[in-house]
Amino acid sequence: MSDFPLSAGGARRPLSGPRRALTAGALGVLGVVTALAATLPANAAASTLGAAAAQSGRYFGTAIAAGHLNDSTYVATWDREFNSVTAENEMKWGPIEPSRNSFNWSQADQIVNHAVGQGMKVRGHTLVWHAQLPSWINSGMSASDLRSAMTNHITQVMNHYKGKVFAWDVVNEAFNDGGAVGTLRDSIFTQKLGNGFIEEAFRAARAADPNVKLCYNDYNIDDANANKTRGVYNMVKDFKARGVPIDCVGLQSHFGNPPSNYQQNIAQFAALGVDVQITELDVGGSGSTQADAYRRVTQACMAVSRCTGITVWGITDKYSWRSGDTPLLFDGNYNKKQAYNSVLDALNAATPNTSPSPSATPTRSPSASPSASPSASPTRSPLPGGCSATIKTINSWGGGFQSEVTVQAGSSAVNGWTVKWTWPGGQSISSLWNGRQSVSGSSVTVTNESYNGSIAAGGSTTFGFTANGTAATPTATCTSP
Ligand code: 9MR
Repeated sequence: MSDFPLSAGGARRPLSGPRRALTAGALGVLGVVTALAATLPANAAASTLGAAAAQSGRYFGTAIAAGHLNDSTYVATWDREFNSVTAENEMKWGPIEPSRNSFNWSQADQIVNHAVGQGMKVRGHTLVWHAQLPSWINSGMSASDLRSAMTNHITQVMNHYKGKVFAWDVVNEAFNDGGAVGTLRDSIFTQKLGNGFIEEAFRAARAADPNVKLCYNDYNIDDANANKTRGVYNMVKDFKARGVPIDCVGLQSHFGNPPSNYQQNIAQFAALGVDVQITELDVGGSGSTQADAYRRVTQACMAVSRCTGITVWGITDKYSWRSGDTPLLFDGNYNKKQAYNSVLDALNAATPNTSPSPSATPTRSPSASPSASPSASPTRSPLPGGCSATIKTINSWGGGFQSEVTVQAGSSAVNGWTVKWTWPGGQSISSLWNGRQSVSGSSVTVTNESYNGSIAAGGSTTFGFTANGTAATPTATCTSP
């Protein structure tokens, strides 16, 4: 799913008739949605997806492609059913900044202006992604040039949509599908800027707009225990612990079948103090199997108060990027599918007002979100026997590397451990998981987390990190109290 053809959704038709349809319907839908939410008894059934979601303070959105805006049924269905939108391609770096510092807003503006006129929310998608990049971003650029291009892109695009977009996918799909926990996908960003590019992008985004939610968005992070999910989880946890601005995680959710622990996964991200949004939902299949999968996804979101909204990746099967899978809620003739009804029912069944986020005005989540780190200190009691630690490089790239450190107990069990080493050549850790670090000059000290301090005699545990600099495997010492 990483190498998408640039053209699949890009066969944009000329806009002839749509603008009239856009402005004609532009009055008062926010009023309708708001009125529905405000006046319906708590558990009355709303008859559209957006209105049903609004009852619990959430939104229900769709991806929209500007190239289909001349299809009046497409626009009418969008207006009737949805109260949020994501531009399917039009805000991506290539389409919106085709030449350096020269922006082509027109197609994205069509979508945004229509949505704002209808009182819909707008999700911004996406600022930094390895795909659909303009050709002027290329391997000939120096790191500092790429960094300034990235910062300028983030700043200009966010400024243009300030007050209209409520959440941005600041970085999209940066993690690897396979491999060890925390491995990033090789891209021009990792090659030139190292793994710290994600943090840099989020910091630039916060500087550009302090009042918008900043999301990390990815696919295959739906299974609570998958390596890729753990990597993103650890990053979010680390960001929250270090004060790197992040407000939300987007689970794209391009499914065959949602994992059975999907709700647990949403809950574990929410527990880190971020909102969760289902951002690109589509589920291949048909009939009751598909309807059941959609129901489970919707119920999972409704069950977690910080799951603030769902976006499906298109309205009708005929325009889906994976139309052969018939993955959406409306068939090719805009008939409601069984899946539509199961989603509507699940939205209507949600407990009202469970979400902390208001549904209309864009606001940022409270910045004083609970810290990700467990607050309880590890229980430690002196034990005989020692421990040892070994650092292994498991991945490296220009300017950075990833390591795994194995902490091994000796002949006695260990209850709490401290690992120390000294960098030989100016290396610096950019992200560390399954341990707590403190750094003094070139000296690094890592102690266990509350959950991995106890190691049985002869047993072991690991922690990992990514670092800037040349890969190194210094000798590490391990002590246990
Ligand atoms: O649906 C989009 C399709 O029209 C484009 O051709 C494709 C280009 O890479 O991107 C699709 O949207 C993707 C989204 O931006 C990121 N997550 C995966 C989506 C489906 O491919």
